[in-house]
Amino acid sequence: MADPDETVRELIGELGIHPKLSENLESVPEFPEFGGHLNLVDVARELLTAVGSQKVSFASLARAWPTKYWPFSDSLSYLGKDGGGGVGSGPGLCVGAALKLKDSDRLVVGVIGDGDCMMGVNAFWTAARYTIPVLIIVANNRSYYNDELHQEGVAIHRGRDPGNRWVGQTIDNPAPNISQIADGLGVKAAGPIDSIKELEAALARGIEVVRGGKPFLVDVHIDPGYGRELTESSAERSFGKTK
Ligand SMILES: Cc1ncc(C[n+]2csc(CCOP(=O)(O)OP(=O)(O)O)c2C)c(N)n1
Ligand SMILES: [Mg+2]
Repeated sequence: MADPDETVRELIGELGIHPKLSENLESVPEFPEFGGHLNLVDVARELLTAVGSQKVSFASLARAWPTKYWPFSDSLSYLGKDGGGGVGSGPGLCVGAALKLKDSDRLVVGVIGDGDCMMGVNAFWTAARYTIPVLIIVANNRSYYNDELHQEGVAIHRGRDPGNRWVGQTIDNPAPNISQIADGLGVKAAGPIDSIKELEAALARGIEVVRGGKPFLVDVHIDPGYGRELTESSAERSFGKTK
């Protein structure tokens, strides 16, 4: 049977439908250096450094993941999301994908939001029970941040105070200790991570554990606003929902 990756590449070339794919791989920008507040660019840079040459399959990616610095290079680089966008699907997707890829040469990594994580934590027990090697990284902005932006859009539309967009959306004071939750479900974990040094150490440890065949979770506290502004299109979507 023909190599599916090669066939898809040829098809794309013939149809001329996605010229960006090969361009992206040819001109990958350098990662910027750490700017003082942890964000997903730092997580991606440190993860790639720690992983080295092993191929990664991302089973899930949080919003604002900086694909431009680490583009997908083949059909297993990113497995896509759930399609329906259901919060809470992330942990189960990651564990399921890792089960399937267990004996492959891939390192399976899932980068999930804290809200997504909190609504699906029971999957971690499954990973522990069945010894499924997966690295879960929680992009923890202490919020259902996506919906803060929607609430901002609705507030602007209705002439209310957008400063209240956090109401019912932040998951803070107290911020759940997600590494303790994972640990309580049988998955070794590190966090909350607040510094680049801790991040480096936690990723190195996590990758070692996963390469040894077990799951590991890294809870990283990231800057909520990084790469996430209210755009015109998401504001329009918010208005649409309120009509
Ligand atoms: C079951 C369900 N409830 C609510 C939503 C609406 N929703 C979409 S994204 C999101 C926030 C998710 O929070 P988190 O996983 O922490 O991601 P963040 O936007 O903070 O990066 C919500 C509530 C949804 N998609 N599915
Ligand atoms: Mg969040």
